[in-house]
Amino acid sequence: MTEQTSNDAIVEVNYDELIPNNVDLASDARLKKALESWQPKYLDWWNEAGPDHTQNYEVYLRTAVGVDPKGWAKFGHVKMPEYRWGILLAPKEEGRTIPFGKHKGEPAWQEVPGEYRALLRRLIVVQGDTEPASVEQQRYLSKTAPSLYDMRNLFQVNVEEGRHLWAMVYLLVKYFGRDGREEAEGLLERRSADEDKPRILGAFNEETPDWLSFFMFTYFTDRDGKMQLESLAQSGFDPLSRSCRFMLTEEAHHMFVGETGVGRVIQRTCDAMNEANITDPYEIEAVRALGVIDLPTLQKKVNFHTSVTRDLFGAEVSTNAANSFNAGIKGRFAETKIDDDHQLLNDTYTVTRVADGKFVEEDVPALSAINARLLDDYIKDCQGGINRWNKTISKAGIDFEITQPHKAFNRKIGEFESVYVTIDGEIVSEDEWNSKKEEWLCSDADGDYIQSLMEPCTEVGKYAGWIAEPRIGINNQTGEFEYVKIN
Ligand code: BYC
Ligand code: FE
Ligand code: FE
Repeated sequence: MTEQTSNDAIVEVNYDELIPNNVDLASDARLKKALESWQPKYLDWWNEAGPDHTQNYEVYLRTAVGVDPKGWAKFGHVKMPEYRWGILLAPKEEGRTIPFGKHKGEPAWQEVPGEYRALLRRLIVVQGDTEPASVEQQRYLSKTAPSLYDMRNLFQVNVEEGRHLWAMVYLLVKYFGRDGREEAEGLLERRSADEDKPRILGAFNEETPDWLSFFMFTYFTDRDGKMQLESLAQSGFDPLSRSCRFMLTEEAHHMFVGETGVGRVIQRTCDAMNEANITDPYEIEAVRALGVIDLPTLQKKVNFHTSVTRDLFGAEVSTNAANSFNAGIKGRFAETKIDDDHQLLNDTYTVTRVADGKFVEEDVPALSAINARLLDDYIKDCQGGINRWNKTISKAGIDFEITQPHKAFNRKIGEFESVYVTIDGEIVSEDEWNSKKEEWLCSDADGDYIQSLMEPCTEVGKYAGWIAEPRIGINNQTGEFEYVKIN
């Protein structure tokens, strides 16, 4: 049965059980059995669609051993199929109330409110679907890792995305009965980019063909994860809130991998340009002759990953989003820190829209603009790391600035799906856009060049020539540390 257990104070993870958890799984025999029957299917999925041919690698991974912010993880070499994927919820806040929407102020739900069952299930399934999708997208990357350090970071991200799938499956199986169990199976059956059974959201069916894409993905797309999880962490459905709060702890490392990954590519490019006395970043052939990634190509990758990720926010003006907010199911970014009535019945929000072939700023009811607001918050949140990348470039004395493309550039979902917009925000004809496309997005030749650099570098302490060494090791390990033992 699914009644609220009396063990909410448990914060230590029980590792003696088949499925490590801090939700007292032992006391709920039916749930335990259902999850234990899902577990082997999960492992089959991992072996079939997860990191390719890595079953015997021993990887220096962090494993969550508790949910105390000060000491929640331990590090050690493990074989990935033996990683202890666990179910971890952030501690229960006594007396928590629903922070927004029409039920604002009522006690948070410990069970699924019947009237919002379908809505909740859909959001949990969409969230859950992205996690294994990203692992599938990154399946072959370890074969071309620029170092053991980077390979380890890839695997760390992969096992944690696997754990995020577990987090959503726990909610589905515990709270949604038979439908939930079916959805949990479906999460293992869909495949990224599969024609017949693709993953649900667009960006998760794109390729992650090289390591620059991986770093861009973890900087820009995992950041959508952060924004969405933050919004779901506000949820009036308390188990979802507590799941997402703990997932956010892990998410920070994913974005760190992306920011420092791109940062190290930039560092290496700038160093190589300086050594060769090249000051003009647009001397692309000369820069490429040095075996590094030229900055204009890097900008094209930014253009791609920002635009594809912005589509993940859904339509800017959305009844779905209004319903979820009103219901108290999905809030805004940092909801409790916003200074308003958290019900938004009389508020408006300014949204950029297209009318008569032009952009217009329009005040729309704030409730229908929840997605637009989250997207705006996301675009702001992306800028910090970009500024740090630009500092590296200007310190090297090179005149180049990485920027985010206009919000409407290359969009397939929402307000801008039917217009063709340049990176500077000019609406143009389809023909003109297509004729200039390769100035903004990587051409096949750009992709081939990046691919040509993707030679594996698996010697301890060594790095491929197109990326700088990291400033510090994982868990303060030194340069000669063997992050992955390839057996
Ligand atoms: N592709 O009113 P609309 C992460 C669908 S990332 C395909 O526009 P709504 C991670 C939409 O589903 C975070 N379909 O938007 C990162 C709906 O279909 P249904 C993932 C799309 O519903 C890296 C229809 O269009 N978590 O964790 O307000 C690595 C109309 O919907 C797309 C979440 O997204 C698209 N891009 O918002 C690993 C949170 N966009 O339902 C992991 C949960 C929209 O009518 N999900 N559609 O069949 C949500 O909050 C919402 O589902 C969305 C869409 C924000 C995605
Ligand atoms: Fe995740
Ligand atoms: Fe992530």
